[in-house]
Amino acid sequence: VKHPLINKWTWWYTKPSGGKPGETWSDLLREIQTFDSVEEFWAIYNNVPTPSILPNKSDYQLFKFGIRPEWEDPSNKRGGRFSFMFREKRNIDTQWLDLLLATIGETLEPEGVSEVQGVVANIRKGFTRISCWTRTTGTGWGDMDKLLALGRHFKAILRLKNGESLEFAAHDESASAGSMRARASFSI
Ligand code: M7G
Repeated sequence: VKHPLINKWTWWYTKPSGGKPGETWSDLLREIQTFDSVEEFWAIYNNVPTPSILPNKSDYQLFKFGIRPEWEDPSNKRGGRFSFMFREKRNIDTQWLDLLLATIGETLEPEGVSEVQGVVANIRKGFTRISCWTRTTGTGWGDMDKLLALGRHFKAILRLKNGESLEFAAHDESASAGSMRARASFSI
């Protein structure tokens, strides 16, 4: 018996760049698997390394089926992301698993909010960044109250300490700066 999820998800992996000339971001981005049941989720989770043992410059992305974890995807174009940078060698495997379970269990998103595109872990030298990608930036056709409600849920799941704040940045800024290190639009 399989326990179905409300949504179908795809787990992606970005492998570290080998520095080959002409190598592009899309050469590095790989789909691991698409799943729509609790059992399939655990089968994948139990067979891939946890963030703490992934090599630097790799990423995990868990996105709603049909959305590529890229700024260029049509449904990400007018969106952004909440993120938090865990410094040094802080092991965040537990927070990452909690976030995955909240995402597929649909508790990351507050009632009445439909902002979540997916969640990301960036493994880097000196830090790990965890993000939640959103459909809007809370402005224009978005709703800032709903976006902030999602941000507060996300913050609670990551169990951030007092004084640790999430940053929100629109993808259009990230894309033009060539990095998610782009100046945040705001922090909460
Ligand atoms: P990052 O992982 O967002 O931040 O981007 P980092 O600077 O902390 O590592 C690293 C690099 O990956 C960027 O400079 C881009 O070359 C590439 N990259 C990352 N993302 C999420 C995208 C994307 O959505 N589209 C494209 N084209 N490149 C991306």
